Amino acid sequence: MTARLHPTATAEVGRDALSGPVLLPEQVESWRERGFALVDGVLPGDLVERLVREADAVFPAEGSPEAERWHDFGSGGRMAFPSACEALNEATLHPRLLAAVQQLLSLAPAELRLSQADLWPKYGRARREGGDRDNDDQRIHVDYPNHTLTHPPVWSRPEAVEVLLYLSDWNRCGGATRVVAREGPDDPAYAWPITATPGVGDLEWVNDRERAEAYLESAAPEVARFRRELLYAREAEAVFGVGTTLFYRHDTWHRGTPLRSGSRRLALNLTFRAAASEWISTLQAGWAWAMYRPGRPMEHLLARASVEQRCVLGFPAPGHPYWTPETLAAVAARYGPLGMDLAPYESAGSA
Ligand SMILES: O=C(O)CCC(=O)C(=O)O
Ligand SMILES: [Fe+2]
Repeated sequence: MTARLHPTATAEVGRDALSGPVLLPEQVESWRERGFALVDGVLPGDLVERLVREADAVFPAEGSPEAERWHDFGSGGRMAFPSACEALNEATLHPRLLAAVQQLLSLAPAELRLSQADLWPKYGRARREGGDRDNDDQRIHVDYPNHTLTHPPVWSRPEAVEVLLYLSDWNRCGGATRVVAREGPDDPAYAWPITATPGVGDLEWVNDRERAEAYLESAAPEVARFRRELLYAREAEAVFGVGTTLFYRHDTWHRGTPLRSGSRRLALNLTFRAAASEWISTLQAGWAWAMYRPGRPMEHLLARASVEQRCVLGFPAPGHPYWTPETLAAVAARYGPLGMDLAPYESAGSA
């Protein structure tokens, strides 16, 4: 029987305003040492409810023919940041979430960047039609190969936080993410570098678990054995309710598992990286590419955002050399009519 991990509550459950740390020291420690933290109450319940309601209307219903054909990951642009769904934008840049990420990476807001924000569904399907790429029963993997151009630095120097915000209840839909907790610096499952996964080196990328393991059994039997004995044998399922957040890392072994037949699981997938780690790709179009939409929601979002939220989108922080009297005046000319207050950039920037 697979072990179960249950979420623990944050320091200030349901608090909207940010005052002090969001994660408890043991949650930070769990992420830093074991590779993940499973947490309830990061985002306010009413925001989560709005997000669920809006996402519900965007994706095929449970049991629909379209759901049966949905076998890949991603929203296909239907619910990616910046979105027509305000709740998605609010959740992505919520001060409590940013505070939690800062705690995990020990970075200031100006040193964080958003590199993924996409909400997608997963369906419990009767058949697996996706072949090697079917996303239902994933092979155990780490996420770094399709997030970074390099390899994550040594364990003690993480440069990104991955977030799965679950918007469905595991009791209804099943489909828990399974994770392998790292057990100290000598854990053989986390021996470095991390390469025993399809899609790295000369191993082809295969998503479906059965197909991936069959492929590895013939292409690299020692890799298949490592995975069987050290990864699958130790995986535990992260049990979630609506609003539970799984914080994990690019170097955490984990996988998605099949949902209960006929059900749907919605989850918001986010990644925040250290600003300095430019080799971690932004997995969506650059945020400026969303400008000019009718009503110009992205322009308004940026004008309304806090200095910290703007930093996370790559807008220059107060004190950045970008800010000169000329650029201050020019950016004020662009966004002033939308209500952006440039005072924080003036005081620190025009020296
Ligand atoms: O859906 C899940 O539970 C995990 C998904 C995942 O690990 C991935 O798509 O890389
Ligand atoms: Fe993954």
